[in-house]
Amino acid sequence: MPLASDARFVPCKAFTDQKMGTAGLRKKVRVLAQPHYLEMFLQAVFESLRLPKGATLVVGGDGRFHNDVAVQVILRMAMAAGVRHVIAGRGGLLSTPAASCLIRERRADGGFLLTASHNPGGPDGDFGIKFNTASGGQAPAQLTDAIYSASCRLIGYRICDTAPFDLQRIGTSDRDGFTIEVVDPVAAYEQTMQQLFDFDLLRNWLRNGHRIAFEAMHGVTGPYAQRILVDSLGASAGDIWHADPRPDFGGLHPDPNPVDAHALVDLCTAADAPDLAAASDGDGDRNMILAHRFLLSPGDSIAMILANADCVPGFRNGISGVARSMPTSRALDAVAAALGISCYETPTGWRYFCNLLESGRIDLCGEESFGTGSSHAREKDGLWAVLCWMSVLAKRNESLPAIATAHWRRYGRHYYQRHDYEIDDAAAGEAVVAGLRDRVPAMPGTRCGGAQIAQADDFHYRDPVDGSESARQGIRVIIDGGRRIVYRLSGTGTTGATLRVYLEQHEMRPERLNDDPDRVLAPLGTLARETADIERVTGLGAPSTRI
Ligand code: VG1
Ligand code: CO
Repeated sequence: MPLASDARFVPCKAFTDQKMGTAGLRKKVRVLAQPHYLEMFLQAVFESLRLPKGATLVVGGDGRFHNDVAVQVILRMAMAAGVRHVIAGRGGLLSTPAASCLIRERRADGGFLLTASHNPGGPDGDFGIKFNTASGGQAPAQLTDAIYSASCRLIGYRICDTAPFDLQRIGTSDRDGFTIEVVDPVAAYEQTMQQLFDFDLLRNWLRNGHRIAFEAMHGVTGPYAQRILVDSLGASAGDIWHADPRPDFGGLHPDPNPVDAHALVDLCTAADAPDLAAASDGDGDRNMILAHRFLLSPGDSIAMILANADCVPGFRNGISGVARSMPTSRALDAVAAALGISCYETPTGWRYFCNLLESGRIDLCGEESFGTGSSHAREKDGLWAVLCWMSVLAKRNESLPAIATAHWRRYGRHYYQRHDYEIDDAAAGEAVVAGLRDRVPAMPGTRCGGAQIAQADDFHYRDPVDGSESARQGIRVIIDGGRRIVYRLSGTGTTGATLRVYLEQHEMRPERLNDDPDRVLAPLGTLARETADIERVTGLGAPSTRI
């Protein structure tokens, strides 16, 4: 039986650049595909995990270039590490939320998710790998730290030599005591969705002449959308765009935002726009929601889902509490306050929601980066968010813009934008944040754009469940009168630095609720640039993208 004792030991020098960022290890394909690189990372994971004897793992990815090769390496190393049973999505495919659900449902000891999410794919694109624990959520900071230090002191890895596994055929096969179970990537996920939503209601809504369009961007969600939206609910097949997963995403940048998914935005400007248009990213955890001449900001989306939770059967037992990442707009806080439930503020990255979800403190959470989710999984879930919105529209029988406008009349509108500065020189990005950090203590009480700074700090998070601390999670500057600027560096890029500047402005005046966010937030954007001295330090006089 080729368990640990029969594995071959391959000596290798340690790689010292395998530190995980906001969402796992993310690198250029040419870095991750170099000889021994993935193997050494996996060895560091296995050494840090202390898996129970005969463990079960889930494996799958978003189908990007190198997915197929990486899955086979994982299987051979899992064998060498004494893993007994691996559950893999057919063709090595699993969306991130489906993988999280599968780990939980099958009570696996964890899983490997192969994705660089919304980053471009193909041989010149990015690849990534995450380890999720038995709870279905991304490894917590203590574990990623342990994996990183293990990766720096390794002297080699253990792997079994065995023929490639056939992942195309559904079924279970045994090789020398190692069981590989190939599953339909959609089946278990669809069942979960059936428990959370009233499929008859959604079917009737479509049958009664409503229409949904879904942009899968050649990522992994195509098969999920086909099965759930088309086969089960009766949406028109022609309304699912780019539904076949491709290793290079067909040259698309699989990021569901108005810039990269502009074709969907264009569709929504037409007079015969669908009632709901949505897009997801490469690995299926993000969502963008649109309607006729209307883009729903992610911060508004989660606030409005909370306000309309009675339309979603999955929330039939109520919502205990909610959470948002720190840079996400405070629209959610306003609804939570009205409902008298707790609203937690966490650092960026889904893993920070996991303890809150696991302990039952929250049932709904989200991020400004087009991520929304609930306690059904420990990852954000793009298609779940789409089904939530279909449910709200069907139940209320109103249009998305009408629902949003009524919401803003009650709670005010949190105008929101993220400005990203792509900086070639990573050190210049660090310098902007370091400069701000130095100035933060003196900021409160000073004037900024005609108002006074009420609070300024570098966000420090203490997890209410296990007490763990996460320091330096982003600079927040809260200005009197409902404005806020947040600065942080991206932790998912693979070259240079991306400085993210998040702008928020709360508006209560009824006649100012339907303005153009670009126009409303332009002065705050300039103020943010000046306050952080961005142009002088980086040479950039304007953001590279405004989302
Ligand atoms: C970005 C987003 C963050 C999200 C992360 C992973 O991180 O800002 O909200 O959790 O991507 O998303 P950063 O560090 O680049 O700002 V994805 O869809 O990987 O899984
Ligand atoms: Co993603």
